[in-house]
Amino acid sequence: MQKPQFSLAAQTDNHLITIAEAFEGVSAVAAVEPLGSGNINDTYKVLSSRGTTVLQRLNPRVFTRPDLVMHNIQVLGEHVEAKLANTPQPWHMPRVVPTCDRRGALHTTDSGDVWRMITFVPESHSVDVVVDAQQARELGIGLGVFHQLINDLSPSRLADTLEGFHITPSYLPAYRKALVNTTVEPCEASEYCLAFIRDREGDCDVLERAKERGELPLRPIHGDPKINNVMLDRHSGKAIALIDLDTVKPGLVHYDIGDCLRSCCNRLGEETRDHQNVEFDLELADAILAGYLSVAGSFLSAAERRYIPDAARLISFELGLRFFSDYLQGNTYFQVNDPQHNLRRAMVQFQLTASIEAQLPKLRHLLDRHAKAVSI
Ligand code: GN1
Ligand code: MG
Repeated sequence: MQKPQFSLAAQTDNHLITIAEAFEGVSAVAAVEPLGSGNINDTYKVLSSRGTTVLQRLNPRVFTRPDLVMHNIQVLGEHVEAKLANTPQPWHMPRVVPTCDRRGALHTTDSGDVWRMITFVPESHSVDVVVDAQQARELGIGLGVFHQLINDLSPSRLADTLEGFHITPSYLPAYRKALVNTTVEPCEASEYCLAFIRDREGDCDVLERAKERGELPLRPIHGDPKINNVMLDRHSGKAIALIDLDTVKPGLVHYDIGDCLRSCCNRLGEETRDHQNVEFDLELADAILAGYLSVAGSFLSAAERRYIPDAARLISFELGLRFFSDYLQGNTYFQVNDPQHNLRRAMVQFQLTASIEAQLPKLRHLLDRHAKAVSI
């Protein structure tokens, strides 16, 4: 777990216990432990009279309207639970735990930090790298089930909590500004990133242009369905939940499918230091798409399916661009362990992008095959 960067002081156990007890039904806190490896919020697992719950401090630099973030999670939770009540699907929807005074979902401390509590997905685990093709298929099914559960929720009921999020070209102005203002010394890796972006910035609006032409519709999306946000049943290995619902918003499902492919098909994981050996694994992509389309294929149009390979390369490029911009501007967005961390992360994503580009014809072929198999 990386060190929170925006805390005024290290959180003492007592401080965290007091915060946890601000939420309904939480008393006799037995433990508060760091949970997961998120890059944005600070996350803890709380054991109390309420059982296990997840306590999070929302990053104020990223989420400037935490009330709207919680509104989205609430709307989504109600929608999905109503659907699950009619289909006994083994699926868990993380729900909001209200504050003790039941005035809302957020607890603000005297120092101004904003906290929320969410239910925990029992008997589950997540992985940072895929074990095998069967697991990859399951991860694809997980995203498919999530999309199928939220697909009939009108996007207009969801607030856009992060303007410009996953609109690839919208990251270019921030990048150019960071370039002008940066004080970082040029090095071989940064020269590589600069050239990589220069060669691709002209055609990073492929999905956005298709959206403008009316080829791709807005749908509710998860926004961050990376590998370790899919919870797998501890015993069966089946996908039973998607967690981290902060980025749920109206968008293109492509960014979700692309993010699932990007994060699952890199067998070295996005935190590897061995970026030269990063590859996009087509065998895993095959399994993910088989799983995803077996559940969600029926509601995607032919045009939507056609853009999936572009989505995989664009989201990897976009994340590399975001990491590199943050490196240039002094690491203010993503939590880092050292000043070069975001530069290394960018190199990993660009290497992955290059590997996807080299395999695009095969990826397109693979997608055609799956589309036929589900006879859509
Ligand atoms: C951030 O905090 P985390 O790890 O769930 C980021 C995603 C990136 C991801 C890369 C709100 O998500 O967009 O894909 O890091 N979330 C936000 O690991 O920017
Ligand atoms: Mg997230």
